[in-house]
Amino acid sequence: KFYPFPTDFWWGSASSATQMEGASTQGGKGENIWDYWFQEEPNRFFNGVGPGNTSNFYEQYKEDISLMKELGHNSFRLSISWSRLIPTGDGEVNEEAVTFYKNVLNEMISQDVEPFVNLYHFDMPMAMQRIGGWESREVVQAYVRYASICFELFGDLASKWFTHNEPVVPVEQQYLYGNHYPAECDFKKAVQAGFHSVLAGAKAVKVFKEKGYKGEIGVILNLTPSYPRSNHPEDLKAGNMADLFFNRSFLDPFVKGEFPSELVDVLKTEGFMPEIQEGDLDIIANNTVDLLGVNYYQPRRVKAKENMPNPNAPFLPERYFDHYEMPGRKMNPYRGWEIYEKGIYDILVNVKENYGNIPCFISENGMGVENEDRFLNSEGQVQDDYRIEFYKNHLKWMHKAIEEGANLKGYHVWTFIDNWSWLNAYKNRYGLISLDLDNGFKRTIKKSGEWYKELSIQNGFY
Ligand code: BGP
Repeated sequence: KFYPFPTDFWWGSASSATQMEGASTQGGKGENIWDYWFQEEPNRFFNGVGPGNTSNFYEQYKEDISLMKELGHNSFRLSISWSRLIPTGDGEVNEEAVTFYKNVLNEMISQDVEPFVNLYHFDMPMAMQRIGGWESREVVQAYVRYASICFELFGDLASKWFTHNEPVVPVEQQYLYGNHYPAECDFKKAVQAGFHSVLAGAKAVKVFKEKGYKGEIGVILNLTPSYPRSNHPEDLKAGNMADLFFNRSFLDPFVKGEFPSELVDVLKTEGFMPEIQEGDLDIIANNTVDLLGVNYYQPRRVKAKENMPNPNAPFLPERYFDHYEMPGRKMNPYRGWEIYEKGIYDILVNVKENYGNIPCFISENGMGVENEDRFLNSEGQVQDDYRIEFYKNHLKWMHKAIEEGANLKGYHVWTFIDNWSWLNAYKNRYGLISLDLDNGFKRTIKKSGEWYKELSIQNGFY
Protein backbone atom coordinates (compact mmCIF):
# COMPACT_ATOMS: atom_id res chain seq x y z
CA LYS A 1 0.00 0.00 0.00
CA PHE A 2 1.22 3.49 -0.82
CA TYR A 3 0.72 6.21 1.80
CA PRO A 4 0.57 9.57 0.01
CA PHE A 5 0.97 12.91 1.79
CA PRO A 6 -0.50 16.30 0.88
CA THR A 7 1.21 18.45 -1.76
CA ASP A 8 3.79 20.87 -0.39
CA PHE A 9 4.22 18.74 2.71
CA TRP A 10 7.31 19.88 4.67
CA TRP A 11 9.94 17.15 4.70
CA GLY A 12 13.05 17.86 6.67
CA SER A 13 14.70 17.72 10.03
CA ALA A 14 15.58 19.88 13.00
CA SER A 15 18.53 20.72 15.14
CA SER A 16 19.65 23.50 17.45
CA ALA A 17 22.52 25.97 17.60
CA THR A 18 24.20 24.54 20.69
CA GLN A 19 23.93 21.02 19.37
CA MET A 20 25.35 21.60 15.91
CA GLU A 21 27.28 24.84 15.50
CA GLY A 22 30.43 24.21 17.53
CA ALA A 23 32.78 27.22 17.57
CA SER A 24 31.39 27.85 21.03
CA THR A 25 34.12 30.33 21.91
CA GLN A 26 34.77 31.66 18.42
CA GLY A 27 33.27 34.27 16.13
CA GLY A 28 32.65 36.60 19.06
CA LYS A 29 30.14 34.27 20.70
CA GLY A 30 29.31 34.91 24.35
CA GLU A 31 29.01 32.20 26.95
CA ASN A 32 25.73 30.42 27.53
CA ILE A 33 24.73 28.11 30.37
CA TRP A 34 26.04 25.06 28.53
CA ASP A 35 29.50 26.52 27.88
CA TYR A 36 29.66 27.57 31.49
CA TRP A 37 28.42 24.33 33.01
CA PHE A 38 30.63 22.15 30.90
CA GLN A 39 33.66 24.10 32.08
CA GLU A 40 32.57 23.84 35.68
CA GLU A 41 31.60 20.20 35.68
CA PRO A 42 32.75 18.44 32.51
CA ASN A 43 31.96 15.01 33.80
CA ARG A 44 28.64 15.63 35.44
CA PHE A 45 26.68 14.66 32.35
CA PHE A 46 28.75 15.30 29.33
CA ASN A 47 31.14 12.34 29.25
CA GLY A 48 33.88 14.95 28.99
CA VAL A 49 32.63 16.17 25.57
CA GLY A 50 31.27 19.70 25.54
CA PRO A 51 29.34 22.05 23.28
CA GLY A 52 32.59 23.09 21.56
CA ASN A 53 32.65 19.64 20.04
CA THR A 54 29.59 19.37 17.81
CA SER A 55 29.10 18.57 14.16
CA ASN A 56 30.80 21.89 13.28
CA PHE A 57 27.98 23.50 11.30
CA TYR A 58 29.63 26.87 11.95
CA GLU A 59 32.34 25.96 9.47
CA GLN A 60 30.69 23.25 7.40
CA TYR A 61 27.26 24.76 6.85
CA LYS A 62 27.60 24.85 3.06
CA GLU A 63 28.40 21.17 2.88
CA ASP A 64 25.57 20.43 5.30
CA ILE A 65 22.99 22.40 3.37
CA SER A 66 24.01 20.51 0.22
CA LEU A 67 23.54 17.31 2.18
CA MET A 68 20.09 18.46 3.30
CA LYS A 69 19.22 18.88 -0.35
CA GLU A 70 20.70 15.46 -1.05
CA LEU A 71 18.38 13.97 1.60
CA GLY A 72 15.35 15.51 -0.07
CA HIS A 73 14.80 18.22 2.54
CA ASN A 74 12.56 21.08 1.45
CA SER A 75 12.86 22.62 4.92
CA PHE A 76 15.10 22.52 7.97
CA ARG A 77 14.81 23.98 11.47
CA LEU A 78 17.77 25.64 13.07
CA SER A 79 17.95 27.89 16.08
CA ILE A 80 19.76 31.16 16.46
CA SER A 81 22.16 31.19 19.36
CA TRP A 82 21.15 34.14 21.50
CA SER A 83 24.64 34.35 23.01
CA ARG A 84 26.27 34.27 19.58
CA LEU A 85 24.12 37.11 18.29
CA ILE A 86 24.16 39.17 21.48
CA PRO A 87 27.06 37.91 23.60
CA THR A 88 25.82 39.42 26.88
CA GLY A 89 22.18 38.72 26.05
CA ASP A 90 21.14 42.35 26.24
CA GLY A 91 23.98 44.44 24.83
CA GLU A 92 25.82 44.90 21.54
CA VAL A 93 24.99 42.82 18.51
CA ASN A 94 27.90 40.69 17.28
CA GLU A 95 28.44 41.52 13.60
CA GLU A 96 30.24 38.24 12.90
CA ALA A 97 27.12 36.39 14.01
CA VAL A 98 24.92 38.55 11.79
CA THR A 99 27.11 37.65 8.82
CA PHE A 100 27.10 33.97 9.77
CA TYR A 101 23.32 33.66 10.07
CA LYS A 102 22.73 35.68 6.90
CA ASN A 103 25.14 33.44 5.02
CA VAL A 104 23.41 30.33 6.34
CA LEU A 105 19.92 31.57 5.50
CA ASN A 106 20.98 32.72 2.03
CA GLU A 107 22.64 29.39 1.37
CA MET A 108 19.48 27.55 2.42
CA ILE A 109 17.35 29.72 0.17
CA SER A 110 19.67 29.20 -2.78
CA GLN A 111 19.43 25.41 -2.28
CA ASP A 112 15.62 25.50 -1.85
CA VAL A 113 15.69 24.37 1.74
CA GLU A 114 13.24 26.58 3.57
CA PRO A 115 14.58 27.87 6.88
CA PHE A 116 12.43 27.39 9.96
CA VAL A 117 14.02 29.65 12.54
CA ASN A 118 13.71 29.07 16.25
CA LEU A 119 14.72 31.73 18.75
CA TYR A 120 15.27 29.77 21.93
CA HIS A 121 16.46 26.21 22.33
CA PHE A 122 17.57 25.75 25.97
CA ASP A 123 20.54 28.13 25.57
CA MET A 124 20.28 30.99 28.03
CA PRO A 125 23.19 33.43 27.75
CA MET A 126 25.20 33.16 30.95
CA ALA A 127 24.95 36.89 31.62
CA MET A 128 21.16 36.51 31.55
CA GLN A 129 21.23 33.45 33.80
CA ARG A 130 23.31 35.41 36.30
CA ILE A 131 20.44 37.87 36.68
CA GLY A 132 17.93 35.07 37.14
CA GLY A 133 17.29 33.53 33.70
CA TRP A 134 13.60 32.92 33.01
CA GLU A 135 12.76 33.73 36.60
CA SER A 136 13.59 37.36 35.93
CA ARG A 137 11.35 39.95 34.33
CA GLU A 138 14.45 41.72 32.96
CA VAL A 139 15.30 38.60 31.00
CA VAL A 140 11.82 38.62 29.45
CA GLN A 141 12.54 42.15 28.21
CA ALA A 142 15.99 41.14 26.96
CA TYR A 143 14.48 38.17 25.11
CA VAL A 144 11.88 40.37 23.42
CA ARG A 145 14.63 42.76 22.35
CA TYR A 146 16.63 39.80 21.01
CA ALA A 147 13.56 38.49 19.14
CA SER A 148 12.91 41.93 17.63
CA ILE A 149 16.53 42.18 16.48
CA CYS A 150 16.26 38.75 14.84
CA PHE A 151 13.06 39.69 12.98
CA GLU A 152 14.64 42.93 11.84
CA LEU A 153 17.93 41.37 10.70
CA PHE A 154 16.63 38.15 9.18
CA GLY A 155 12.92 38.81 8.59
CA ASP A 156 13.35 39.03 4.83
CA LEU A 157 15.23 35.70 4.73
CA ALA A 158 12.86 33.53 6.76
CA SER A 159 9.11 33.32 7.04
CA LYS A 160 8.65 30.54 9.60
CA TRP A 161 9.57 31.62 13.10
CA PHE A 162 9.30 29.94 16.47
CA THR A 163 9.52 31.59 19.86
CA HIS A 164 10.83 28.52 21.74
CA ASN A 165 11.59 24.86 21.46
CA GLU A 166 9.99 22.84 24.28
CA PRO A 167 9.69 25.66 26.81
CA VAL A 168 8.60 23.19 29.50
CA VAL A 169 11.98 21.46 29.38
CA PRO A 170 14.16 24.27 30.77
CA VAL A 171 11.52 24.88 33.42
CA GLU A 172 11.57 21.23 34.53
CA GLN A 173 15.25 20.67 34.07
CA GLN A 174 16.60 23.91 35.49
CA TYR A 175 14.22 24.16 38.42
CA LEU A 176 12.79 20.73 39.27
CA TYR A 177 14.83 17.76 38.18
CA GLY A 178 18.33 19.17 38.22
CA ASN A 179 19.56 18.31 34.73
CA HIS A 180 20.15 21.79 33.28
CA TYR A 181 22.09 24.58 35.00
CA PRO A 182 21.45 25.91 37.70
CA ALA A 183 19.92 22.51 38.59
CA GLU A 184 17.67 23.56 41.43
CA CYS A 185 14.56 21.96 42.82
CA ASP A 186 12.15 24.76 43.56
CA PHE A 187 8.59 24.59 42.26
CA LYS A 188 7.93 28.25 42.95
CA LYS A 189 10.82 29.28 40.71
CA ALA A 190 9.74 26.78 38.09
CA VAL A 191 6.26 28.29 37.92
CA GLN A 192 7.65 31.81 37.63
CA ALA A 193 10.09 30.73 34.91
CA GLY A 194 7.27 28.97 33.07
CA PHE A 195 5.01 31.98 33.26
CA HIS A 196 7.78 34.25 32.00
CA SER A 197 8.53 31.93 29.09
CA VAL A 198 4.89 32.09 28.02
CA LEU A 199 4.82 35.87 28.44
CA ALA A 200 8.07 36.29 26.51
CA GLY A 201 6.66 34.17 23.69
CA ALA A 202 3.44 36.21 23.52
CA LYS A 203 5.43 39.46 23.53
CA ALA A 204 7.58 38.20 20.66
CA VAL A 205 4.43 37.25 18.72
CA LYS A 206 3.09 40.77 19.39
CA VAL A 207 6.20 42.43 17.93
CA PHE A 208 6.11 40.09 14.94
CA LYS A 209 2.47 40.94 14.18
CA GLU A 210 2.62 44.65 14.92
CA LYS A 211 5.62 45.20 12.71
CA GLY A 212 4.05 43.09 9.95
CA TYR A 213 6.91 40.70 9.21
CA LYS A 214 6.13 38.18 6.51
CA GLY A 215 5.14 34.63 7.27
CA GLU A 216 4.05 32.86 10.42
CA ILE A 217 5.20 32.62 13.97
CA GLY A 218 4.69 29.55 16.10
CA VAL A 219 5.98 27.59 19.03
CA ILE A 220 7.41 24.11 19.29
CA LEU A 221 6.09 22.00 22.15
CA ASN A 222 6.97 18.50 23.27
CA LEU A 223 3.61 16.89 23.81
CA THR A 224 3.56 13.67 25.77
CA PRO A 225 0.09 12.14 25.89
CA SER A 226 -0.54 11.01 29.45
CA TYR A 227 -2.09 7.56 29.47
CA PRO A 228 -3.60 6.43 32.77
CA ARG A 229 -3.18 2.82 33.93
CA SER A 230 -6.93 2.19 33.91
CA ASN A 231 -10.31 3.89 33.77
CA HIS A 232 -10.51 3.96 37.53
CA PRO A 233 -11.33 7.56 38.53
CA GLU A 234 -8.11 7.89 40.56
CA ASP A 235 -5.98 6.80 37.61
CA LEU A 236 -7.89 9.14 35.29
CA LYS A 237 -7.27 11.97 37.72
CA ALA A 238 -3.56 11.17 37.76
CA GLY A 239 -3.51 11.23 33.94
CA ASN A 240 -5.29 14.55 33.87
CA MET A 241 -2.84 16.11 36.33
CA ALA A 242 0.20 14.98 34.35
CA ASP A 243 -1.44 16.39 31.21
CA LEU A 244 -2.05 19.73 32.93
CA PHE A 245 1.48 20.08 34.27
CA PHE A 246 3.43 18.92 31.25
CA ASN A 247 1.27 19.61 28.17
CA ARG A 248 -1.54 22.05 28.79
CA SER A 249 0.62 24.42 30.88
CA PHE A 250 2.13 25.64 27.59
CA LEU A 251 -0.23 24.37 24.90
CA ASP A 252 -3.25 26.25 26.24
CA PRO A 253 -1.67 29.70 26.66
CA PHE A 254 0.28 29.55 23.39
CA VAL A 255 -2.65 28.32 21.29
CA LYS A 256 -5.74 29.47 23.18
CA GLY A 257 -4.32 32.45 25.05
CA GLU A 258 -5.21 31.20 28.51
CA PHE A 259 -3.95 28.90 31.23
CA PRO A 260 -6.18 25.94 32.09
CA SER A 261 -8.34 26.89 35.06
CA GLU A 262 -7.80 23.51 36.72
CA LEU A 263 -4.05 24.13 36.70
CA VAL A 264 -4.49 27.62 38.11
CA ASP A 265 -6.64 26.15 40.90
CA VAL A 266 -3.91 23.68 41.82
CA LEU A 267 -1.28 26.44 41.88
CA LYS A 268 -3.50 28.56 44.08
CA THR A 269 -4.26 25.72 46.48
CA GLU A 270 -0.60 24.78 46.76
CA GLY A 271 0.50 28.41 47.13
CA PHE A 272 2.55 28.57 43.94
CA MET A 273 0.92 31.31 41.89
CA PRO A 274 3.54 33.30 39.97
CA GLU A 275 3.85 37.06 40.03
CA ILE A 276 1.72 38.43 37.24
CA GLN A 277 1.73 42.13 36.34
CA GLU A 278 -1.22 44.08 35.10
CA GLY A 279 -1.71 43.58 31.39
CA ASP A 280 0.31 40.33 31.20
CA LEU A 281 -2.72 38.09 30.79
CA ASP A 282 -4.13 40.33 28.05
CA ILE A 283 -0.87 40.11 26.15
CA ILE A 284 -1.01 36.32 26.41
CA ALA A 285 -4.69 36.28 25.41
CA ASN A 286 -4.19 38.49 22.35
CA ASN A 287 -0.99 37.07 20.92
CA THR A 288 -1.43 33.39 20.27
CA VAL A 289 0.64 31.54 17.68
CA ASP A 290 -0.17 30.85 14.02
CA LEU A 291 1.55 27.51 13.85
CA LEU A 292 2.24 24.65 16.26
CA GLY A 293 5.27 22.39 16.07
CA VAL A 294 4.90 19.12 17.96
CA ASN A 295 7.89 17.14 19.18
CA TYR A 296 6.92 13.58 19.95
CA TYR A 297 9.17 10.85 21.28
CA GLN A 298 7.30 8.83 23.85
CA PRO A 299 4.13 8.93 25.93
CA ARG A 300 3.87 9.35 29.68
CA ARG A 301 2.14 6.49 31.52
CA VAL A 302 0.80 7.26 34.93
CA LYS A 303 -1.25 5.81 37.75
CA ALA A 304 -2.83 7.09 40.94
CA LYS A 305 -0.39 7.77 43.75
CA GLU A 306 0.27 4.70 45.82
CA ASN A 307 2.36 6.11 48.64
CA MET A 308 1.88 9.65 49.78
CA PRO A 309 5.19 11.49 49.59
CA ASN A 310 6.77 13.12 52.58
CA PRO A 311 4.96 16.47 52.84
CA ASN A 312 8.27 18.13 53.71
CA ALA A 313 9.96 17.00 50.51
CA PRO A 314 10.21 19.68 47.80
CA PHE A 315 7.02 19.91 45.74
CA LEU A 316 7.09 18.14 42.38
CA PRO A 317 4.23 17.50 39.95
CA GLU A 318 4.70 13.85 40.90
CA ARG A 319 2.86 14.65 44.11
CA TYR A 320 -0.25 14.06 42.00
CA PHE A 321 0.63 10.87 40.14
CA ASP A 322 3.04 7.97 39.95
CA HIS A 323 4.82 6.85 36.83
CA TYR A 324 3.55 3.56 35.55
CA GLU A 325 5.66 0.96 33.78
CA MET A 326 3.02 -0.70 31.71
CA PRO A 327 3.77 -4.40 31.27
CA GLY A 328 4.41 -5.34 27.66
CA ARG A 329 5.02 -1.82 26.39
CA LYS A 330 7.31 -1.67 23.38
CA MET A 331 10.74 -0.31 24.18
CA ASN A 332 13.47 1.03 21.93
CA PRO A 333 15.97 -1.81 22.43
CA TYR A 334 18.90 0.55 21.82
CA ARG A 335 17.91 3.16 24.37
CA GLY A 336 15.43 3.00 27.23
CA TRP A 337 12.53 4.96 25.77
CA GLU A 338 9.10 3.55 25.03
CA ILE A 339 7.95 3.49 21.42
CA TYR A 340 4.23 4.07 21.05
CA GLU A 341 3.43 5.20 17.53
CA LYS A 342 -0.26 5.80 18.08
CA GLY A 343 0.64 8.60 20.49
CA ILE A 344 1.38 10.83 17.51
CA TYR A 345 -2.17 10.25 16.22
CA ASP A 346 -3.72 10.90 19.62
CA ILE A 347 -1.91 14.25 19.79
CA LEU A 348 -3.09 15.24 16.33
CA VAL A 349 -6.69 14.31 17.14
CA ASN A 350 -6.48 16.35 20.34
CA VAL A 351 -5.12 19.38 18.46
CA LYS A 352 -7.85 19.00 15.85
CA GLU A 353 -10.68 18.64 18.33
CA ASN A 354 -9.61 20.84 21.21
CA TYR A 355 -7.25 23.44 19.73
CA GLY A 356 -9.18 24.72 16.73
CA ASN A 357 -7.28 22.47 14.31
CA ILE A 358 -4.45 25.02 14.23
CA PRO A 359 -1.92 24.36 11.42
CA CYS A 360 0.69 22.07 12.87
CA PHE A 361 3.60 19.88 11.93
CA ILE A 362 5.66 17.23 13.61
CA SER A 363 8.77 19.21 14.45
CA GLU A 364 10.80 16.38 16.05
CA ASN A 365 10.43 12.62 16.14
CA GLY A 366 13.27 10.16 16.15
CA MET A 367 15.04 7.18 17.54
CA GLY A 368 18.19 7.49 19.61
CA VAL A 369 20.55 4.53 19.39
CA GLU A 370 23.59 3.78 21.52
CA ASN A 371 26.75 2.37 19.92
CA GLU A 372 25.38 2.66 16.45
CA ASP A 373 28.74 1.67 15.00
CA ARG A 374 27.69 -1.93 15.52
CA PHE A 375 25.35 -1.49 12.54
CA LEU A 376 28.03 -0.35 10.09
CA ASN A 377 28.32 -2.43 6.91
CA SER A 378 31.60 -3.08 5.13
CA GLU A 379 31.28 0.18 3.19
CA GLY A 380 31.00 2.11 6.45
CA GLN A 381 27.29 2.89 6.17
CA VAL A 382 24.97 2.53 9.16
CA GLN A 383 22.25 0.00 8.28
CA ASP A 384 19.52 1.49 10.42
CA ASP A 385 16.47 -0.46 9.27
CA TYR A 386 15.05 -0.08 12.80
CA ARG A 387 14.94 3.70 12.24
CA ILE A 388 13.17 3.36 8.89
CA GLU A 389 10.59 1.15 10.60
CA PHE A 390 10.23 3.69 13.39
CA TYR A 391 9.56 6.52 10.92
CA LYS A 392 7.17 4.46 8.82
CA ASN A 393 5.13 3.36 11.80
CA HIS A 394 4.72 6.95 12.93
CA LEU A 395 3.97 8.18 9.42
CA LYS A 396 1.15 5.65 9.08
CA TRP A 397 -0.58 7.16 12.08
CA MET A 398 0.05 10.67 10.76
CA HIS A 399 -1.45 9.63 7.45
CA LYS A 400 -4.56 8.37 9.20
CA ALA A 401 -4.88 11.63 11.16
CA ILE A 402 -4.65 13.64 7.93
CA GLU A 403 -7.33 11.45 6.32
CA GLU A 404 -9.52 12.28 9.29
CA GLY A 405 -8.98 16.00 8.91
CA ALA A 406 -5.88 16.89 10.94
CA ASN A 407 -4.26 20.10 9.71
CA LEU A 408 -0.82 18.54 9.49
CA LYS A 409 1.71 20.33 7.29
CA GLY A 410 4.93 18.42 7.64
CA TYR A 411 7.32 16.01 9.26
CA HIS A 412 10.72 17.01 10.59
CA VAL A 413 12.77 14.25 12.12
CA TRP A 414 15.33 14.54 14.86
CA THR A 415 17.83 14.84 13.40
CA PHE A 416 19.83 15.65 10.32
CA ILE A 417 23.23 14.53 11.53
CA ASP A 418 24.31 12.78 14.74
CA ASN A 419 24.65 15.60 17.19
CA TRP A 420 25.87 16.58 20.60
CA SER A 421 23.19 16.37 23.21
CA TRP A 422 22.58 18.08 26.49
CA LEU A 423 23.04 15.30 28.96
CA ASN A 424 24.98 12.65 27.19
CA ALA A 425 27.06 14.20 24.41
CA TYR A 426 27.16 11.58 21.62
CA LYS A 427 25.77 8.57 23.45
CA ASN A 428 22.47 8.48 21.56
CA ARG A 429 22.76 8.82 17.82
CA TYR A 430 19.71 10.10 15.94
CA GLY A 431 21.01 11.32 12.59
CA LEU A 432 20.03 10.54 9.03
CA ILE A 433 23.75 11.06 8.58
CA SER A 434 26.47 9.65 10.81
CA LEU A 435 29.29 11.74 12.14
CA ASP A 436 32.80 10.41 12.56
CA LEU A 437 34.34 12.58 15.24
CA ASP A 438 37.72 10.86 14.95
CA ASN A 439 38.04 11.46 11.24
CA GLY A 440 37.63 15.16 10.66
CA PHE A 441 33.86 15.23 11.24
CA LYS A 442 33.34 12.92 8.27
CA ARG A 443 29.68 12.71 7.27
CA THR A 444 28.16 9.53 5.81
CA ILE A 445 24.53 9.18 4.81
CA LYS A 446 22.87 6.30 6.68
CA LYS A 447 20.45 3.86 5.08
CA SER A 448 17.63 5.86 6.71
CA GLY A 449 18.94 9.00 4.99
CA GLU A 450 18.60 7.33 1.60
CA TRP A 451 15.13 6.16 2.54
CA TYR A 452 14.16 9.64 3.71
CA LYS A 453 15.16 11.03 0.34
CA GLU A 454 12.84 8.58 -1.43
CA LEU A 455 10.07 9.45 0.99
CA SER A 456 10.40 13.11 0.15
CA ILE A 457 10.71 12.60 -3.63
CA GLN A 458 7.65 10.34 -3.75
CA ASN A 459 5.82 12.47 -1.17
CA GLY A 460 4.84 9.26 0.54
CA PHE A 461 6.03 5.69 1.07
CA TYR A 462 5.14 2.03 0.57
C1 BGP B 1 14.36 17.06 22.48
C2 BGP B 1 15.20 18.29 22.25
C3 BGP B 1 16.39 18.08 21.40
C4 BGP B 1 17.02 16.70 21.44
C5 BGP B 1 16.01 15.58 21.59
C6 BGP B 1 16.59 14.22 21.88
O1 BGP B 1 13.74 17.16 23.71
O2 BGP B 1 14.44 19.33 21.65
O3 BGP B 1 17.27 19.15 21.64
O4 BGP B 1 18.12 16.63 22.23
O5 BGP B 1 15.05 15.87 22.57
O6 BGP B 1 16.88 14.04 23.24
P1 BGP B 1 18.26 13.46 23.73
O7 BGP B 1 19.30 14.18 22.94
O8 BGP B 1 18.35 13.75 25.18
O9 BGP B 1 18.24 12.01 23.45
